[in-house]
Amino acid sequence: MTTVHFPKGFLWGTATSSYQIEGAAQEDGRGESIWDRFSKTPGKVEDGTNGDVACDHYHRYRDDVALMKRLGMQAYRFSVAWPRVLPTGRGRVNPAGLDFYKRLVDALLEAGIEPFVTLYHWDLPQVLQDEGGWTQRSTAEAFTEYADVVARALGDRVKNWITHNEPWCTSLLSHEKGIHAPGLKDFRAALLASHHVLLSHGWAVPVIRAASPGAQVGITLNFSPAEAASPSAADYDAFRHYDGYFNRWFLDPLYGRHYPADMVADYVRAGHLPPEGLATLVRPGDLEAIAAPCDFLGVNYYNRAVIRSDRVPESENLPRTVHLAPPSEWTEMGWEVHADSLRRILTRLHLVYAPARLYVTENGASFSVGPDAEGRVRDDRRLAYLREHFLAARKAMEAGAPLAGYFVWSFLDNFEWDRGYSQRFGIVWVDYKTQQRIPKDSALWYRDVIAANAVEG
Ligand code: IFM
Repeated sequence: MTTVHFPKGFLWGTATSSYQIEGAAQEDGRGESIWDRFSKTPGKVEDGTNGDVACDHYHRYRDDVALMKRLGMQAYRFSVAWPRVLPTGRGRVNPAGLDFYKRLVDALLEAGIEPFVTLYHWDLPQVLQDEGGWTQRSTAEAFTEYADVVARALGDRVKNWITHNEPWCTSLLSHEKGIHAPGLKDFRAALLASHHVLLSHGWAVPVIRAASPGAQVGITLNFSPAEAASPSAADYDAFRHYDGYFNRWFLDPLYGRHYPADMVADYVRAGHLPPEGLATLVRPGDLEAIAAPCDFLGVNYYNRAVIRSDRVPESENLPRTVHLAPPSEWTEMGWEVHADSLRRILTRLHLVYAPARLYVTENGASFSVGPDAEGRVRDDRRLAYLREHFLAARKAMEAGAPLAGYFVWSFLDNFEWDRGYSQRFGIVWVDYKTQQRIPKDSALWYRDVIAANAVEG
């Protein structure tokens, strides 16, 4: 065993999102979100559950912050529920909704925990969805108004802002695959959504900076580091397409490179875009707005994709991990454990896109192990997963990646979207009946990592 140290000032934290933990879905004037509607539509969530109560964090945030403090957290990434703040999407502000986040931020600062605020983690106001949601440019305008309202309210105390969480999920997973709200299966709608999400990010960046002096602003993407299953030309081309679809479609415009030309050509060929490509969608000035310089890029990483060429049709374009890993190397989400791909993606981002700073804004694993007879949660596999990924991230830093912090997903077990409560990503166990919290072994180990700013490797 050697001790692997992290640089002084490296920020260790944990992350959640509003709909997954808050509950209080009908309280204090909160409007309906697309996840309220979607989760209550039969067949959309595996176990028929929803986020009405979730971890009841809305009422228990003080205790939750106190627990974070006991675990030594230095930073906490959470999201604001847009329909709590603007129940009708735009226009009328709901002061009670904003107050909740003011109280939460104050509690965090009091505990010495740095807040990282995500503005959009998927709970779009339903009224905006009724107007077409992210397929409409007007939703990007509404998002900019919402960003302004939140940044003005919290901007004196919050210094780290993330506009969007995982635009691939907001657009493709939700509009092409239909797995997340609003549940569409329409590739063209998904491409419209992707552009409007990116545009809303670009428009919001200067608005946040204006309202929050000294703000550090970024966006979080989820990456699926891909590789070809074999050296064949066909597999390589399949890999190119998958990487374009998942990673480059978002990265390239954010870093001033326009949408990738090879992907536009693929989408025109497949009929997902009209023959004139993006000409009717992308208006003058859009690409400049999307490429607004940011202070950091957030990286969410869970697993890799090994791609072979037989993955047709397009609508089933899911990662193909053809290497048959032993069951010990899969999490309960059915995701392969592959820490070295975190090193690879961080290094690639640094070498190819050169972001000023990187944060791992999410990384973690779903394992359902619960309390034993003594009430202890021995989640050895999560602990091992985190250790391996921390070490992989450190290797990327040795290669120059400007990684400044790491947020473990998730602080609490919570509502895992279409998988309901069947998946547990938390480093803290939640008993959903009693709302009791129990730090798992991984949380206690993480506390020691944070205290030492080092990992035993
Ligand atoms: O729970 C989600 C989170 O909301 C977004 N990133 C992936 C996590 C695990 O699926």
